[in-house]
Amino acid sequence: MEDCYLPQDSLFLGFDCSTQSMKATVLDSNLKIVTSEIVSFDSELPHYKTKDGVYRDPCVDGRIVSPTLMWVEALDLILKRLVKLKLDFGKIVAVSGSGQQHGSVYWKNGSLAKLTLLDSKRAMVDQLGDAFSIKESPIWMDSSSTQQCKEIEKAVGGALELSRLSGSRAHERYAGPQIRKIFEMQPEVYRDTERISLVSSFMASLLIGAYACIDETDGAGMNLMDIKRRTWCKIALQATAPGLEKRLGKLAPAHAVAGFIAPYFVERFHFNKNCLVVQWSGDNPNSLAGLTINTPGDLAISLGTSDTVFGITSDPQPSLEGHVFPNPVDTEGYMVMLVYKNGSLTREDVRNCYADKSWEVFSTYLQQTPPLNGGKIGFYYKEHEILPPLPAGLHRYILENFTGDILDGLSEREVEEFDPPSEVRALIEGQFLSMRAHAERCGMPSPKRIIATGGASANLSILNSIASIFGCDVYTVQRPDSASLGAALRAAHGWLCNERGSFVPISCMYMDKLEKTSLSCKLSATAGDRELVTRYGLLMKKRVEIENCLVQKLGRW
Ligand code: XUL
Repeated sequence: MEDCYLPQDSLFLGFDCSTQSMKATVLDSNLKIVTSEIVSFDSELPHYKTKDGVYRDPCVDGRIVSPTLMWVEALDLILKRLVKLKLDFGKIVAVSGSGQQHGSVYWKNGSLAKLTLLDSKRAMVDQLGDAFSIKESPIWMDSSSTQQCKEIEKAVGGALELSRLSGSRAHERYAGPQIRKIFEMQPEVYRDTERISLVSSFMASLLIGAYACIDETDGAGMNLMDIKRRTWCKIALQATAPGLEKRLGKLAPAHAVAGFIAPYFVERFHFNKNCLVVQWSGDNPNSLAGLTINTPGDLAISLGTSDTVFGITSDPQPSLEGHVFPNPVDTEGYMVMLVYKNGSLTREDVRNCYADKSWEVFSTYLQQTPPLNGGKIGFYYKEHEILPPLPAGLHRYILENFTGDILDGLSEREVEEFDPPSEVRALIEGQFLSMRAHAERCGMPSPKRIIATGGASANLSILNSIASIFGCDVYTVQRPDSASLGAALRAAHGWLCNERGSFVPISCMYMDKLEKTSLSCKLSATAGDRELVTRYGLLMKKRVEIENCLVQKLGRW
């Protein structure tokens, strides 16, 4: 245990390059937060003209991208902010980060030289303007590659076979189908690409001034990696595009060192030249680290732009709805995850339409309405949904003759709208009933404890609904930004593994002293009564039946 101590007076920096912002969190050697910063893309980099950090293409259905250079500029800006906060960069011994998962970056032939030779006197953004063969990176919200998903699944032997191999069936937002789309629709652009990075490995590349490897956990979000072997999967590569392996470079474990910090950052921000850059990974895997999840039965619910549900298991089942990644903080085991695209932006939309644009009113409505919502069930999709794969739209149903006792066998009637308080409850119950149903369906262990994070985890009424629906206690973390906190923790972990020359379990850094770190959780909502949990189980079954009909009628697949 001795060896797990981090050097006194050292600092660890974690970033989160997410959809709407870039965040940074600095931890000290006791894993306490020293400082944090945020740059919001829409308001602080307005010249990119993004809305919610993205461009929604009005001409191509489902195409959603972000300007790659915006992330480059955001990195310089957030570091400048940290200078203003008087952060002592010289004390930072390791840096890591989270990238929104699946988004991909296309480096143009000849760009490595530009990256290696960045001049610290000029901003990076002015030097990398011409470094990308595609200037707008496809991101996780994109749903424009359905055709390519079908082609890839067919070539590898079907959706379930691809899920068995790569951890997921083909998903439009995954990098593999996006790469295939580029190869098919813009072959000259594909030819002019020397390297393809994920957002995570892209940011790590900027920091080391060379192409960083893709880490094995985020790499599993591409439909290209063999999750058991943690190597590129030949059959998936062939099904995607020719000459892909050389463009992807090598894979590396998440705890590996990507390289030393590049001279650009040493000269411009006064980092120590020995500062290590630990592999970046995806935001959800890093949140798993930040929430200190390492026991099956702990379930995380992250309520952000996307809502995600995740936990760990040693025995993942291939499924059509869930995603399996190698455990980001261990050399063994897997992370299992569900993803919903209609997260905070959809909650905001319902708040704006039915709750006077106020979270207070939203919460009051949730408290005023009875659990089970008088049999009112709603599906609210502001965007194309991932789980289930349905187009944008609203669907509302009332269960006929609902008394609250027996829900099984009741028929439903479609309606135009509910009264405003019921709209709010239908949204919230719908979101969490769907999570409970799909988590059960893809074999996640029944949760003993839920840890909620992300913006909406600050809302106690929402947490109470989660506790009643899942029937277990809900904990929250001190801070909602678990992805950048997890990245800083992983920076420390990578530093330690490097120092020791071999892998060390991450928990040895915080075991027995969790409450003294920034990683501690607090009990925020207690489990609902068992009878209500059973009734919610029946409502959930009804909801799944309706959902299946909607998918059959309107689904993209
Ligand atoms: C995960 C996913 C999203 C993004 C959000 O599969 O698509 O949660 O990671 O940044």
